[in-house]
Amino acid sequence: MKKSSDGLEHNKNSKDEQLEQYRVNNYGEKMTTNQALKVSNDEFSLKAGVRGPTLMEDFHFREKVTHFDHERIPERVVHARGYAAHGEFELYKSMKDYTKAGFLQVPGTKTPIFTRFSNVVGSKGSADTVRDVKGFATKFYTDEGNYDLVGNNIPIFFIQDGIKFPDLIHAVKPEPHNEIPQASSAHDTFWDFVVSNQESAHMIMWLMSDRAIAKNFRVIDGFGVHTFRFVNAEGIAHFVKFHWKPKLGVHSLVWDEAQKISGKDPDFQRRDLWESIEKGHFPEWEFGVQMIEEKDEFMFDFDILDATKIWPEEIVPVQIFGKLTLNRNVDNVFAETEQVAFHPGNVVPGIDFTNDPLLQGRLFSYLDTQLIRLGGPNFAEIPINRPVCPFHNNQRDGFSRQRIDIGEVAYHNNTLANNTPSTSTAAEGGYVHYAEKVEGKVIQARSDSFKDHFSQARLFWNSMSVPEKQHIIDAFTFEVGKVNSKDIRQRVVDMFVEVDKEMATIIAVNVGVKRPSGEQVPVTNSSPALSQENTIKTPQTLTVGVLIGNGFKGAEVLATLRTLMNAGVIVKIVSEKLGTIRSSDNYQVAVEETFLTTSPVLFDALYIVGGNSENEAKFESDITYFINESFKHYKPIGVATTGQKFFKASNAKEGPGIVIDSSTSDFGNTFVKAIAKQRFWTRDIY
Ligand code: HDE
Repeated sequence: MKKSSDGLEHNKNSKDEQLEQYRVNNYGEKMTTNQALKVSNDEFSLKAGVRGPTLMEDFHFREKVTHFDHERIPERVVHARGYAAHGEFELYKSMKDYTKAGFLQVPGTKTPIFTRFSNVVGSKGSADTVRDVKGFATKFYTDEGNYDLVGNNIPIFFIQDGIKFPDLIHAVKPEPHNEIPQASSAHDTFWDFVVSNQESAHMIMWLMSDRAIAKNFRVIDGFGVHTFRFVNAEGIAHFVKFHWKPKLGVHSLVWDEAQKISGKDPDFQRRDLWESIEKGHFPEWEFGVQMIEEKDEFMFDFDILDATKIWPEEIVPVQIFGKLTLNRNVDNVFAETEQVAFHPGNVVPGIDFTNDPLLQGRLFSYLDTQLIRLGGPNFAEIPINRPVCPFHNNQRDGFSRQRIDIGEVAYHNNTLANNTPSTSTAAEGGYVHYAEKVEGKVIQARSDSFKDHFSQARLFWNSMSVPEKQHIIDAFTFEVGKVNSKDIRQRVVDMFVEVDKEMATIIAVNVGVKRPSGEQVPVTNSSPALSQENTIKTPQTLTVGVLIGNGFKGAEVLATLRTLMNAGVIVKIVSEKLGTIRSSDNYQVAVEETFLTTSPVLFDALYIVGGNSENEAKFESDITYFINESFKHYKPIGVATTGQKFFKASNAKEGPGIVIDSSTSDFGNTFVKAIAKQRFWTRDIY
């Protein structure tokens, strides 16, 4: 059983028990070669003479360096930058009316899971907070085999057919002639792809929105994106779309802040996930589906098999039926996070595919990519990928085979092994593909029902609040402003005028091209569920930087800190130097960060306490820098009685989200409410 850093034993589940067999603790052991020979010297290679050449017979040197030379494996061709954790999925309510999936039958059933979050575009070493779609891939280790839900934090996609995926990715990755820019869509080839493939319009609206600068993994939605099928024991099917909804709400960064975090802490989001789990603040998501009966397949003004379309939640509500909790960090990032192999084709009885042409493309790609990335066909034997139930078949051999299959029979049908391993009927749990009727001519074409690229792009725009719309315009202005080709810049605004004329006209002016002459599509409806304005707002696990020096008022400050912590807020004490600081009334506080080791962009809010310093001018300059940045990023700022002179010295002005201690009788609680709100978009920052 695994002990976490809190020293408690918890989260034992069937996957953890299986992984336990593979864990090796090297602490306190003697060093050996891989042949288990004890090593006597790991300092100097074997040489002919003390200044002479190294000898071939130094097997330890050769084994050590050879292994090192082969440590790297190819990074994922997309989603290379990622981070993962273990957890469990708990079923709230039986879904047996809709699916026969074993893990969705009995309320209370817990299934071990492993979830990997990722960015799509950047290399493995790129920064976390770039503008990108986030991957949200979950492996359910069910008693019927592994089920993988390999989704994203945006409910739709750029393209409608898997055959175009290599083109999309070639266009968005760094340009091949100079390998610039890293982890960014703000360049010519990407926008050339967009204007040349207008099915991307809806996805681009999401990519330019705050959704693509998620604050951290704990506050993103997850979507299966494609339309899948639930099939029940009677063989009745429903079309379904999967949704993960974070308990903490969906929250984003401000673009200027996101760019600065990329430099100050490129690991910002993985650190957040790791630390949250270590502290016991386990992130949670509720799981649900939108369902459409088979008979209603053609009832909508979009094609339900088109992955560039949502099913608006107001029309097809999400039914919640379970909860995911991430509660254990990995032991080894390479062994688990890097070697995990997801595949949308890993399904269990009761979950099936549809003819979504994007999904069909994915069903080919994932197995194929693992062969090169994990070096052959035996990757299912890597501990993180092993199902928790036994598996048997006649597949044999290949690089790095771990199993020792005994007996002479490796074929089916046979008599020598009594025709085993034998197949199973549906009643015995065998996977039987849904018997969908398919008719048609062999053809390379796209259904006409997939051809409306702008109605839902405009629906998205109509659903945004005023600040969200402004952020979209700013994002277009940044991204398209980085495009060298004036022709492509012009074509972008000529394309997006179909979404909104005013939006496209402002962008045109900002990026120095002609105002578009086209018209927006005549769509007036909106979907309130799409706006982040309406998300959950809670102070839980938000982090406040307390800027403080010697001489603060102990009673006042400690009372405030207690109120914050009781509300679930995390406080970090920031001062000039590490060590302790002392209040005028003799309280002591330990300093956790200095103005140098941290940055205002790494906090959700600031509490300005101030105090005194040997270098008053520098102290004031450091504190006012923190205030100015947080003010500009619309964050809550609380000001203690001793902090007011620092606030006055800054560029910040009193107004929304600024909570001053003397001006309100219940400072702590007012500040907590402001922290929960997170951003004050009505603030005049200029
Ligand atoms: Fe993927 N995608 N994808 N993708 N995808 C991969 O598989 C691919 C798509 C997604 O944490 C690759 O193991 C094609 C949509 C996630 O390990 C590769 C198409 C969605 C991850 C691949 C798509 C995704 C991947 C690269 C178009 C959201 C990371 C390495 C038909 C529903 C999983 C790997 C992890 C990874 C192919 C489109 C999600 C190459 C061909 C749509 C979350 O197989």
